[in-house]
Amino acid sequence: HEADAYRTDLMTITRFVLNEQSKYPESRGDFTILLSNIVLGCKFVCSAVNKAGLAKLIGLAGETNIQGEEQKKLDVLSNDVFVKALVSSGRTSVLVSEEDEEATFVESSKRGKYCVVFDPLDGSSNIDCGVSIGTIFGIYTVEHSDEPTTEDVLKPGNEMVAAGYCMYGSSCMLVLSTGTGVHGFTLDPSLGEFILTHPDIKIPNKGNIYSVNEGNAQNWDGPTTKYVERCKYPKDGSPAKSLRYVGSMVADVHRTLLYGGIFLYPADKKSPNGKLRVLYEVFPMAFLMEQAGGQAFTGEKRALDLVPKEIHERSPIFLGSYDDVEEIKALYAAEE
Ligand code: AHM
Ligand code: MG
Repeated sequence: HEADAYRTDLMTITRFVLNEQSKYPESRGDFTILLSNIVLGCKFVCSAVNKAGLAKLIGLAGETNIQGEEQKKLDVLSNDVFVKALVSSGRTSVLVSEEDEEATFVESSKRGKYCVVFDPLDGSSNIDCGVSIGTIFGIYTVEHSDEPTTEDVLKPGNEMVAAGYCMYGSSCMLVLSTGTGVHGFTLDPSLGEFILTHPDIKIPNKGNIYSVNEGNAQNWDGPTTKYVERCKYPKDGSPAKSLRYVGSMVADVHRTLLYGGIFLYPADKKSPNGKLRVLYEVFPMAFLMEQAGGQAFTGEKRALDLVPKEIHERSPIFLGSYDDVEEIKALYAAEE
């Protein structure tokens, strides 16, 4: 059998998506082109994040560099790269970014059939200390490409055709679903290519980790309070869960996906809709969780059934292992 030191049959993300798309006879490679531009953005951000300390990219917004140009903060820079790559792909019509108050409508000569909602650099509080941060994205198709409007993205998450995130951590990993399971790709820096390393990720049915900002506990509602209490003092004789909270959604969700357990960003008295944004945080992660065999719940309903009214709308979110989410659902149902 083959020598193991080098794998010679590299499943790059482009090859993987081309294979997947070839199942659809009508596919003309548009999605592959769109995705390769998202991948480009991720590689740029990865490289910028790795160089951040070195290049003094951090926290310099408003200050000038040697060339006398204004330096941009990492999140602003990342957003610019994604917007430009997505527009120039010629495959998008509407873009919604956490960084931009208004949606971007692509000029008609560059329009394509997809809409992309994204958070170019999530977890901003972790940038300056070098802790994992990430990019999150979701993809819809447009209904009328002649006159795209925000209605094209104000659709329930279950209408997304793909979603994913890229985590800039100890390695750079892109996790993607096009509706046929969840697949993880790791950036090989020497090749500049994302290689399939985690095919068909399935979340364990139950986990032993819960992940939440407990500093907000005094403002939680009854079911969330009860649930977290049970994580610490289980009534059924099962062992207590461990607490892990990075404060970067991508890192916390990534760990939840691989190890199992639950991630919570509940509503509280101060933020009745929680903190996380429906379009580019809650929906993509909910899509991935369901595709991996887990669940995502808002406290009222299945997260992917939400219909957002505004592009930057927020929602409480509980997502993770099937059985763990089932428990919090039962607590909310008992409240009614
Ligand atoms: P950001 O978009 O300002 O970076 O905020 C989003 C982040 C998520 O990554 C994370 O899950 C959450 O905020 C943490 O919030 P908190 O600091 O309130 O626990
Ligand atoms: Mg964010």
